[in-house]
Amino acid sequence: MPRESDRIAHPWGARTPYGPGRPWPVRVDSFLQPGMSAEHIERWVPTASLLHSNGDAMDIAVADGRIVGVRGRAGDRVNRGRLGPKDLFGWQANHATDRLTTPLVRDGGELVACDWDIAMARIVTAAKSLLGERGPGAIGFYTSGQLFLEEYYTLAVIARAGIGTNHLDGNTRLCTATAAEALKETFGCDGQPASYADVDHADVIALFGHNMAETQPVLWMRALDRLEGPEPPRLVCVDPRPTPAARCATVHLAPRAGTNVALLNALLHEIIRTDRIDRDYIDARTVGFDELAAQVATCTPAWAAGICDVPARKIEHAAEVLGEAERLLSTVLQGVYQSHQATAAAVQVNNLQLIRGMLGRPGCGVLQMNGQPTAENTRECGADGDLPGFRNWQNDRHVTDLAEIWNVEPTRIPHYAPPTPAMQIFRYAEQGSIRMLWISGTNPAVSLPDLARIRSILGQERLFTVVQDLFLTETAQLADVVLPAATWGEKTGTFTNADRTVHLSDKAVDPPGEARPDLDIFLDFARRMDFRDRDERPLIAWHDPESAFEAWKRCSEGRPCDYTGLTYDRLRGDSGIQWPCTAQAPDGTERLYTGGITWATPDACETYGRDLVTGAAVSETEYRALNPDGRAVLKAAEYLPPHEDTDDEYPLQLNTGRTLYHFHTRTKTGRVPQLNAAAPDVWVELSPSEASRHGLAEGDLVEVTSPRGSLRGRLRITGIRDGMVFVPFHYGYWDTPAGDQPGADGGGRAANETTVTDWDPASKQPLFKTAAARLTLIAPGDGAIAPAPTTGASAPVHPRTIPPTIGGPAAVAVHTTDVLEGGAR
Ligand SMILES: Nc1nc2c(c(=O)[nH]1)N[C@H]1C(S)=C(S)[C@@H](COP(=O)(O)OP(=O)(O)OC[C@H]3O[C@@H](n4cnc5c(=O)[nH]c(N)nc54)[C@H](O)[C@@H]3O)O[C@H]1N2
Ligand SMILES: Nc1nc2c(c(=O)[nH]1)N[C@H]1C(S)=C(S)[C@@H](COP(=O)(O)OP(=O)(O)OC[C@H]3O[C@@H](n4cnc5c(=O)[nH]c(N)nc54)[C@H](O)[C@@H]3O)O[C@H]1N2
Ligand SMILES: [Mo]
Repeated sequence: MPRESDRIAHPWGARTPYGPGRPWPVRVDSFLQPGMSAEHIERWVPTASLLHSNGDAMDIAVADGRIVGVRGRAGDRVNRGRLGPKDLFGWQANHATDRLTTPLVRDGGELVACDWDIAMARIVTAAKSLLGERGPGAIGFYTSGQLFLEEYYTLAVIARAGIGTNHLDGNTRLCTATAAEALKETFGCDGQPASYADVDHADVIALFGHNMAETQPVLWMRALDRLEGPEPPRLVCVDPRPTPAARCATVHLAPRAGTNVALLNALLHEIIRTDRIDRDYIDARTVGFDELAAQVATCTPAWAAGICDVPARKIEHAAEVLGEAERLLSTVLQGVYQSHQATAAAVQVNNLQLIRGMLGRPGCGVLQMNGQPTAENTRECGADGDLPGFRNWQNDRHVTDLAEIWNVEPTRIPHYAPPTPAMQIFRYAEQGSIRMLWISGTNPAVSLPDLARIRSILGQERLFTVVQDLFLTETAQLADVVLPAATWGEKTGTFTNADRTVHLSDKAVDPPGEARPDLDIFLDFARRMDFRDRDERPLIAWHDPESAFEAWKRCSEGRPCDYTGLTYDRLRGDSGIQWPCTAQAPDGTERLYTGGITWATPDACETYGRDLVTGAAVSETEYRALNPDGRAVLKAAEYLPPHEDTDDEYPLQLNTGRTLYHFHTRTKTGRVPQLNAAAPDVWVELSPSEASRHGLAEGDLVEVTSPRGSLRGRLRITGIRDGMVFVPFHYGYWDTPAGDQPGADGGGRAANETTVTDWDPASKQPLFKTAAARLTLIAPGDGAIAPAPTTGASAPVHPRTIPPTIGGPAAVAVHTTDVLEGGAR
C-alpha cells in the first residue's frame, strides 16, 4: 500500500528491516507537485540526486514541459527507491523566478544584461590579452563538485592544454581533497575501496566526523534498516555533536575538535597492544607496520584522554568494539577532512582497516566519503589539483601518455610543479599574479573561510572575474561577467557518487531564458579561443555530452577509474554502474583491492606521497625504496596541537557544518518552501552547562566573534560537547534585508565571517572545524526559539518546550512499500 508521510518531520521514512548479508529491501519514495497525479505525467527522465554525494537514483516527472516531481528508482544499487528530503523537494529550485536568464556584464560599475556574443567576447578578449602580456599563469579556474563529468573533462583540457595554466582547482579542495589525499597516501592512488553494499554485511560501522543521517540520509536509512533487523551492527561514532548516529551508537566519543590524530593513535595503540591485528594481511599487503607501531607505542588511552577530553575507558571500549569486529566498515568525512591534521587522521583510519585486515571483502572497507554529488568526477577528470585519470604529474610517462591522448606536446601540459590548490589560487589573485578568475558552480563569497578577505579579493578592480551560476549569488554580484547556466534536469551528463557508482542524468526540460549547459559554455569558449592540437586540428573534438563522454573513456582507459565498459545506453538501465567498468568487468566493480593492492607500484601510482605532518613531498627515489612492490603504505603521524587554540579572549572551539534540510549556500534549498521553512535562518549551538556559564538561554540573540569577524544568530541549547560552539554555514546574504549585511556593527550571518585562513599541509584542504571564538549576548530571546531543526544534531535538550520541526501538508511524500522484494523480514 502506498503510504504517505511528512518527510520533513520524518526525514528517513518508514523502516524496512533486514539482516546481515541479505539484500536491502526496496522502498520507492516519490513526491509530485500538489494536484499532479500519475496520469498527467508525460515522461519519466532518469537522473540521480545532485544535492549530496550519495547518488540516489530517481526519475524526474515531466508534464507540459515542466518538472512536476520525482520518484526513486527501485532497481538502483544505491538507494533501492528511497529518497531523502532534499531529493524529494529540491527540484522546485529549478523553477525559482529569480534564475539568471541572460548573461550580464559590468558596465559603469553595474551588471547589465547582454547577449552571449557580448559576454563571451569580453572573456575571450581578456584571456587573449592576458596570455599575450602575462602568460598562462595569469589565468585561473575555480570550479565545482556539482557539474557533470563531461564538463570537468572539457574544462581540464581547456585549462591544462589550451591555456596551459597550472591554476585549475575545484571547490572539491574544500570538500574531498583530504579523501583523495588519504587514499593516495595509503594506496598510492585515489579510488574508493569500499561499496555501499558493505552496510549490508558489516558487524561494526564506525563513523569518524560524519553526520551520515543528515548528510547522506539514504545511506543512513540503509544503516537504520540494519539496526532494526536481526543481528544489527554496532556503531562507533566520533563526533563532538549529538548526531543521530551518535545517539544510537554503542560507543560515542565526543572529542575536543582537532584531536582526531591523538584519538586514532590511541585506538591503534590499543588494537596493537591487545594483538587484535591480522599479521598475515600486514605482512602480505603493507609496508610500514613497525614505524606505525613505534609511533603509537606511547599513545595510551590515558594519554589521549587528556588531549581529547574523552574518558580513557570509553576509548578502550571503542578499541574493543573495533578490534573485535569481524566485518568492519569505517566512514570518514568533514569532522576529519576539515579539522586539524586532516590527512594524518584520515590515513590513520585507513591504517586501522589495514592492520585488522579489513579490506576488499563484503562488509570490510573504508569509505573516505565524498561530499558533493560530482566531486569524484572533478578528481578523476583532473579539474582539481591532479591530472586526468589519476595520473601522476611527477611521472613523465603519465604526462606523455596524456599528451598523446590530447595530441599535444608534453611540454604544453604544465607539470613543473603540483597543480595549484584553491587557497593558493585565491592568494595569487590577492597578490595580483592571477588577473582572470573563472568561477563555475561554486559560491566562494559564502563558502570560503575568512569572508572579509575573500570579498576583498573578488572585489579588486584589477581582477577580471567570470561567474557561471544559476543565480545572482553573493559571488556573482562581485563579477565582471556573469554567465547563466542550465542545471540538473536541464542538461545531460554523467556523474559518480562516493562508492564509484556512475549515473546518467538526462535532460528533462529546457533551461530558462538563454541559460546554457556548462558544457556548451566551455565548448563555446574553446572554439572562440581556437585552441589547436599539434596537427593544427581543434584541440577539443567533441561537441555534445555523449561525444565528451566517449573522449573521456579513452582518457580513463587502463587507469583505476576505467570507464571503457560504460555507454550512455547502458547507463539508461535500471541501476548505476560502479567503475572500473571494462570489457573484463562489464558489470562494474563492487570493491577495490579484493585481490591485493593494485595501483601503488612506483610506475602506476598517482603520487609518491607526502609527509603527513609537514606536507613535504616524498621523492620518486624515496618512494621506490619504501614501496618497491606497490603495497599499501601504513603511514604514521604524531599528534600536534591545533594552530588556533582557545584562550581567555576566545574561549570556545568553533565548529561549523551542515543541517539536513539545506545544501551549502542555500542557492537551491533556500528557494524550496518545504526545506527553507524547516531551517529558515542561522542559529548557534551550545551545551547546557556552557549556556549557563555564559548566562544564556534558548532563543537569545548572540554574537559569535573570532579574530576574523562575527555573525549573529539565535541560541539553540543542544547536547554538543562543552567548550564548543556550532554554527551552520548555509546562510549568506542573498535573502537577507540590506541592513543585515556583514559590517562593522557585526550584523553578519555567514559562519565563514569567523573561520580561519589555514589548511592541511598534505591535502591543502582549508580548516572549517578548528578555530577559536567567543560568544556575547546581543538581546535576550524573550520566548523566541532558535530556527534550528529538531530532527538532527541540532535537536534541543529540552524538547518539550520546543515545537518539533514539521513540514505539514506541503511536505507529504508518498512511499510505497508494496513492491518489497528480497530482504529478511
Ligand atoms: N543536508 C546536507 N547534506 C549534505 C550537504 C549539505 O550541505 N547538506 N553537503 C554535502 C557535502 S558537499 C559534504 S562535504 C558532506 C559533509 O557531510 P558531513 O561531514 O557529515 O557534515 P558536516 O556537518 O560538515 O561535519 C560532520 C561532523 O563533523 C563534526 N566535527 C567537527 N569537528 C570535528 C573534529 O575535530 N573531530 C571529529 N571527529 N568530528 C568533528 C561535526 O560536529 C559534524 O557533526 O555532506 C554532503 N551532504
Ligand atoms: N564554514 C564552513 N564552510 C564550508 C564548509 C563547512 O563545513 N563549514 N564546507 C565546505 C564544503 S565541504 C563545500 S563542498 C563547500 C560548498 O560551497 P559552494 O560550492 O560555494 O556551495 P554551493 O552553495 O553548493 O555553491 C554551488 C553554486 O553552484 C551553482 N550551481 C548549481 N548547479 C549548477 C550548475 O549546474 N552549473 C553551474 N554553473 N552552477 C550551478 C549554485 O547555484 C551555487 O551558487 O563549502 C565549504 N565551506
Ligand atoms: Mo563538500
